[in-house]
Amino acid sequence: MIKVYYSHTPFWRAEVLRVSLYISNIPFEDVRISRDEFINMIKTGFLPNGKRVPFHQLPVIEVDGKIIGQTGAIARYCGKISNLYSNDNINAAKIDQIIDAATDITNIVSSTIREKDEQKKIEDRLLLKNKLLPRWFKYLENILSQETSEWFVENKMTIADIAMWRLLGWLTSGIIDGIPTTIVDNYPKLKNIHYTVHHNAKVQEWMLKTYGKEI
Ligand SMILES: N[C@@H](CCC(=O)N[C@@H](CS)C(=O)NCC(=O)O)C(=O)O
Repeated sequence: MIKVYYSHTPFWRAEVLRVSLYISNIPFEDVRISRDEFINMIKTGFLPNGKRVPFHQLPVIEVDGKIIGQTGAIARYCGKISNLYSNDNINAAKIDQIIDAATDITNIVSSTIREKDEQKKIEDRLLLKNKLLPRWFKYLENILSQETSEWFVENKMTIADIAMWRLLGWLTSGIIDGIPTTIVDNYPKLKNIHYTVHHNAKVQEWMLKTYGKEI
């Protein structure tokens, strides 16, 4: 049995694991970590059940009792067993570059969330809104423009699209002060990835079952 450990939030790092398994009907235990348990894990490197977390970070998955971390690595594992990755080396690398881009985008946004100086935070968010995020979205839109289908890779939905769906869901949610909900509106192909994954029947089923609403 596979277990996925993360907080009770639909953040892309965890959702790419949960949703790829769910879509493909692969049973897994969806372990939601409380805030106190998370803080304790960062400090001690242990989950509440005594399992050691390799990098003191979440998400992690547990397979046959072994814990594995790092979003990219475990997204690929879940993608492989869910048939949402690729057996072709080039297409696999094309999927990886999107997951790595999602990580890079997350890092530039997260650094502004950690910023304690309120004035600096406002300036950083302006830079994100006006320059940094549009730059990344343009790169992603260019990649999509070179594809023959609406998807990032191989004419089908993969973990690249699922990761991007939730990353964009976060960035357009309005939860990040200074980042408008319209931030991807000028990138129609990218926006379409969000729309199409979001309206996938199994994804809809997952959101309603797990969160009681669309996320
Ligand atoms: N490189 C890791 C980063 C994961 C990460 O930053 N996770 C956050 C939660 S979204 C975390 O555990 N932060 C605690 C910490 O870094 O101390 C990955 O790709 O999974």
